Amino acid sequence: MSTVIEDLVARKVFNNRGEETIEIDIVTASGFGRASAPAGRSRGKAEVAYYPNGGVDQALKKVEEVVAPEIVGMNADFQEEIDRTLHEVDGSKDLRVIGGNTAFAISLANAEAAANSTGSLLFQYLGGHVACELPYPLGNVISGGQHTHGKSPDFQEFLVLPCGAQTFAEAATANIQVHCRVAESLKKKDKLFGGGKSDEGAWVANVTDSEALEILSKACEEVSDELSFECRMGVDVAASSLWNGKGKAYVYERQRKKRNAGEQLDSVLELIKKYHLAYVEDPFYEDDFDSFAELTQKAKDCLICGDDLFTTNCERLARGIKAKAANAIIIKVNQIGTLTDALETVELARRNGYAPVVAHRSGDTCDWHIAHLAVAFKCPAIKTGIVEGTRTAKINELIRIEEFLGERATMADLRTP
Ligand code: 2PG
Ligand code: MG
Repeated sequence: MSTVIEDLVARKVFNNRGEETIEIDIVTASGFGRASAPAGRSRGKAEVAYYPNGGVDQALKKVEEVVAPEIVGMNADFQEEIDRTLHEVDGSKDLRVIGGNTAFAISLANAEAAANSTGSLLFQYLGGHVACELPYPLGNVISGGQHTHGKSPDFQEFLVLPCGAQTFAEAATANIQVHCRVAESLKKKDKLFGGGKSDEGAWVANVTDSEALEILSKACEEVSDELSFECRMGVDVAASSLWNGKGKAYVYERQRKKRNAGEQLDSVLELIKKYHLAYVEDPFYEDDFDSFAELTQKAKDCLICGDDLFTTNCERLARGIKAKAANAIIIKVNQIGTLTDALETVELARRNGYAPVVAHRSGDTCDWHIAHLAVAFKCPAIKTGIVEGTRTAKINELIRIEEFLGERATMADLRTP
């Protein structure tokens, strides 16, 4: 058995939006790994650059000319060295020379190749034999904000979290049932609703934030009763997209309302209480650590999660920890570049009682690696959609992992830190 890298191949493929993206194959003497990169639409400003000037074509050129010659011959086992080499070859802080998505795909393909060469599955390779906990699927049911066009809610995502499920398969089934019930209610509410969906496979309808919450809350109650376990709700406000820096207000176009930071705090807190929300992501714009901290202190039994706030970045998380800004962090490896960078952030989060929530991107491929990362990182939840090919790819991989673990499989601990 050998994990020496013999070949690295880069190609251009497409994501679910039809956008070009990069896919990497890594061949070792005894194994193989392949990974492709996703893309966000509502990106945090501190994310790394996805591609060099010239896009995916230029990234492919860079791989061939400067990256592959360095990586081929290295040992896939040494993930940190591979990731360090990617940063060294790039030389910039935000990976703009080779592209953050290039680094991401090489880093993930390498980890997969190393696992495959040693006869392990990726989650075992990264998490060891103690990695037996399945994350709760946090599923997007109704889309709004920057993920939709035309009339739709202002919040970006209305989510379900089946926190009472005993197994991952049961949890995934609950989310699908909520997804289907919500469609029935949307048909009644909006006569023009034609079953339209966002990139993430969530419904797109002409409803306000409060109507979406009411519809989702009814569906969660009904499915909870039927399945005899609790399904709770969450939201991704994606507040950076609502924030108007000049006017210092959150602009809710659909509601024709503006809220200053204080009003935003009161209204989110009210929603947490009214709907017993289990999860709130990015309730404030990406630099407002203070309002995040106030909400985290006041909200009870709710994960307050930073996505654009932290961008999987250790330094931003350290600032958040100091300010007591949140109790959960979204982990998206392509926000920061490599697996080693993301792992460093996950470890910092863990040491400080922050729940890591691995997540997909709105533009995604059928790559299922985040399913393995969620188990390896012991994430209490994974945000990866409910019904749509690129989302189902991750859900189905978690079903396979649960089957593989057999009696050792348990659900993760969802209690708010
Ligand atoms: C988010 C994500 C994924 P995007 O804001 O959490 O749902 O959106 O990938 O467009 O950044
Ligand atoms: Mg988000």
